[in-house]
Amino acid sequence: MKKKELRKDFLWGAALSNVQAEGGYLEDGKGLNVYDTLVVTPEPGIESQYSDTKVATDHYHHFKEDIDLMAEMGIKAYRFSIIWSRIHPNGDDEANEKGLDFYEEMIDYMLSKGIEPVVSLVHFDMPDHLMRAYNGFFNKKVIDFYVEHVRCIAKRMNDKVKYWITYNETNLAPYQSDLVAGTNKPDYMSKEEFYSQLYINIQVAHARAVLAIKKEIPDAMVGGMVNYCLFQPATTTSRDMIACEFSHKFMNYLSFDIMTSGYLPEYFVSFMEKRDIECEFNNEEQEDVLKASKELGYLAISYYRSMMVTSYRTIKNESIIDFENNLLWGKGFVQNPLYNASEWNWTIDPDALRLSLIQLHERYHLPIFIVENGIGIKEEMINGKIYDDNRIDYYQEHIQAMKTAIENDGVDVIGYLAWSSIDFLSAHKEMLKRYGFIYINRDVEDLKDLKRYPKKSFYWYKKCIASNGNDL
Ligand code: P53
Repeated sequence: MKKKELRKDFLWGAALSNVQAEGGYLEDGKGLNVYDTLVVTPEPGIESQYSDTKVATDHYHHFKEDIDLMAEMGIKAYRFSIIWSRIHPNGDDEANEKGLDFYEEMIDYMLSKGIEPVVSLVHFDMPDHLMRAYNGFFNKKVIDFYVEHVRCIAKRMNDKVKYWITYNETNLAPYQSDLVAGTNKPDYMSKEEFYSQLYINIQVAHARAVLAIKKEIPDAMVGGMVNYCLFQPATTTSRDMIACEFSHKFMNYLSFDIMTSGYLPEYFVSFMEKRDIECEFNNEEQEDVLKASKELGYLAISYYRSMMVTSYRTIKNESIIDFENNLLWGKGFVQNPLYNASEWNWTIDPDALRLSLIQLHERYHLPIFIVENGIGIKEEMINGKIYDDNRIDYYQEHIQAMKTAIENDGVDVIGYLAWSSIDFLSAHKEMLKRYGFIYINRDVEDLKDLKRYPKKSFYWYKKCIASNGNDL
């Protein structure tokens, strides 16, 4: 039998979230999005706690130079996000042609360099108006605005884009409700009920986006996305293993279970029943979720780290439900002392990537696309050079782990996109936490000259791609 290996057309590349990199604040008809209002213009009297995003790393004005550098690295696929409020400035208004022109020009440019575009349709960037006037995805009308937005993009880009991602990290959305549905939880609702309704609404939005894209572009590959984290039990007790199982289901599998089967899984239904939660999920929505499950092209994941799960805080006098709620709200995670971690305490665990891929493959038997993997590092440029050996080590080990999953475990991985090509503001809105192969000369407050400098890892990744992952 032939040895399993990486596909010949393996999609080596890099990914970016444009709201974290673009800048171009309110230029060419762009409307305010939630990131802008949280970061740049918070409520009067509240000081922004974040680095400036008005300029970010100015990808808006440097995209050709950035794509040229990506082409020089040999990148075959570039995942970026279309900022919703560039296309629909308020979300419920007419499309802004200049916004569509901008992304079309960007796509044409990457195609001219032989780079396959991978388009994310929402990446922390809901138009601010949809949040304020409608309470974001908590309101079903926003699903309609989103689907209209998706249809409009698919129509315009139809013969140019094959790979789509409906929504960045659908599984994290309820935990980041300030980016998705405001903090306006109705008083009569429990946090868990709000979470469940939001979860379902985002699944409906995802499903309708899949159907809208497939209608415009029948051979499109549309993926659903999850941030995958490998959970480990803190002790060898069965109780911690249950905690771990619970975390895997609610954090990792719930989205993909719905997206691939077309139904709400039993564990989610009983979670709601136990808490007397009744969500709105009408027949038409259920039908669309089922239809879309048959059209899903691949599973898109971001992977960064493993996390250790403990139940010990709730062992005494507390019911299993409280223990589940603790985990749901992030209270049951502890640092695993057996591993090194990044400066932000994200555990570095390449074996966990291999195991994650095995788990996904065995549960779903669908192609997997790693659309984010990387490490945030504090970096300083010395005489125009950045020696990011830690980043090279991280990539070397994680790419090796992915290859083992493909070659030894039979997992079907269609591509690997590093996070990221250029530096940008981390999702926690910091400029200090850098992810790029390409350094951008600005710091937290001083925008400097925004010049681009390839780091040592740039040349390492180039070599990795050129050898189809053989020369690590
Ligand atoms: P930063 C939380 C946990 C794991 C992944 O994160 C996450 C998040 C959201 O903050 O999101 C992805 O920049 C996300 C990217 C983000 C990246 O992780 O906080 O899709 O936009 O930059 C890394 O270090």
